[in-house]
Amino acid sequence: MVKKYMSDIHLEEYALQYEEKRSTFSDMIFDGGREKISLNGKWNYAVDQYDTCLRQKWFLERYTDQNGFTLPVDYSFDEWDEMDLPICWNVFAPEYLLYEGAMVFTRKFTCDTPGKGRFFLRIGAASMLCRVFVNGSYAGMHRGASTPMFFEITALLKNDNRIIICVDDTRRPEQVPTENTDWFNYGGIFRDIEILHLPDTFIRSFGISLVSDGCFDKIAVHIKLSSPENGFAKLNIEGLGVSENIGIINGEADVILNSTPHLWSPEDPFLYNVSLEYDEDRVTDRVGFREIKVKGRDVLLNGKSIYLKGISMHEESVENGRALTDDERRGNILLAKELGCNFIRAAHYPHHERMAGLADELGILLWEEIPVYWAIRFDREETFTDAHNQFAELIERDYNRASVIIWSVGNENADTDSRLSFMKRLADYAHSVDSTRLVSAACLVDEAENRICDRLADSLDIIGLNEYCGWYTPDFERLPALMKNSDPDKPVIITEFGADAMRGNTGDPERKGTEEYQAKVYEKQLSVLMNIDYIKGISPWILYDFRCPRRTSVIQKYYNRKGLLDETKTYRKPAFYVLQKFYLSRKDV
Ligand code: GCB
Repeated sequence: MVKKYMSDIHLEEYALQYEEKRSTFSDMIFDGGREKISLNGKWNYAVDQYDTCLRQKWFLERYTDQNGFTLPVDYSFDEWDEMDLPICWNVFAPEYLLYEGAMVFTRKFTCDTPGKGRFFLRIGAASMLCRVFVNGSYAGMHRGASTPMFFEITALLKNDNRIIICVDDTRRPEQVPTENTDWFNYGGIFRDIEILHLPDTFIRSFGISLVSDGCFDKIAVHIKLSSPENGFAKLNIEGLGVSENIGIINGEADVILNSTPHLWSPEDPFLYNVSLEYDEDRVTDRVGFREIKVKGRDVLLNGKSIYLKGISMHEESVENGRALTDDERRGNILLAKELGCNFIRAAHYPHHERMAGLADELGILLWEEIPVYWAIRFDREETFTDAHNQFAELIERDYNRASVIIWSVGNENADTDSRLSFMKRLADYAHSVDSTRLVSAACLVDEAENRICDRLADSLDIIGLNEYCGWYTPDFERLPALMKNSDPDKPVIITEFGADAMRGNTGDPERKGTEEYQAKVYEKQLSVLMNIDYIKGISPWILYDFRCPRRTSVIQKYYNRKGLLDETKTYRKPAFYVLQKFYLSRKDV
């Protein structure tokens, strides 16, 4: 055993053995309406700065050697302190605010019916690397901070169980996102942890949408079972007279039904109760039907031109980091509505799926994005695999959400050959699996020519553009020139503009950082952008101030202060009212 201890300590490539059994988009399970066993609540935890749980395999719980002698151990699972999961550990206690690294979580739980049916662990999100162990066995791992993961634990479960989850939020250059971003790197298991108990064959995937052919009278349904069986699934759409037996061949079905639903829109967010049954399995969803298209330089929602009155948003609150409560999410959307928005850019990573659920209910259009942000390692195939997987997980997760109209493949990436091929592959993928949405990216201005000119635009349906005239680009006159120099062949959304303003820093409208300066930037921006016919929406940066380790000045204090509200979300800066006035005065939606 001494030998074993030494070889564990000396094995520098210890992490390789936990690369297997990676949960990816093809392991996802449609979970709408399913009963779940929640594992939220008190978990014991320990900061594990040197990754000793993985190196020394604490999960094996080796308390004695083969001769029955007691071994020394470096953990005491059930005596460790407790945290209430889901959580971002950074807000749990001041000493964890800046902790980046590994943390081990463990708890016990009972299961009444091991051996009957199949059991899957679902974790809504854990930042960034997550490895799961159940009763001493490795169940699998997941990469990416913001998308759900699934692990089959049927064979591992007993009546009394021990689960251990090792989470590691270390920033690494080859990850997605890479180590340098303009937001706070929260660590933790910060979305729900739950177990799904399913029949032997179950509905794995269920997609339902209006067919985008301009007729509004057909509904497309995609079903995938967990096994390649033949049979029938029963689809019901309450209030629409749809009650269909859908033939399944080899575990899959793709059918088009003739049906003319009441259309979903921000003014009339009409949702249908939908259910799908196969054998003993049943799932439900609340679904809106709408069509989004681009025609020339126009964006059409249900066949009519629309202007996207938007705002960008991070997923954050002072109290909970990224582990928002449902009330906080609803509050964020209501703030956007108060501003007069019909559109939110959910930047820069997948927000909680409830965000899209609430946007469906409250009538807000959404832009959803993956963290292909700034200088990703575009030359690395493994990085592409990771980005692609996070994107595929997001698309699979939110496919039935009418509010989501745009998939974004990234933000502000320099126009190099490797970036072009990386992001084009992502855009092509989205087009190949989803014909009901637009694909975009937040692109950079070509500064040399002061023009909208990004080679990726050929692969996009709508161009997102970040420009900071009046802030990073001090000469404001470059904005009208930029608009004049550009002649895009598709619609453009200004996905970012803005200026920092610290709450209470008031006085001089000419001094950067004051509330007045920020308001002036908004006034100038809007006066130019409102007259440009190819600009079909804006989502200025950003609804509220957010934590940002890069921002150290006296008016920032580790926050990005470009919010229209401060970080408490109670104080509206003057720019809030400038934008609100502009939105409320627009009659085109
Ligand atoms: C950007 C980025 C965003 C930053 C923002 C800023 O262009 O897309 O993530 O937070 O600028 O404030 O600099």
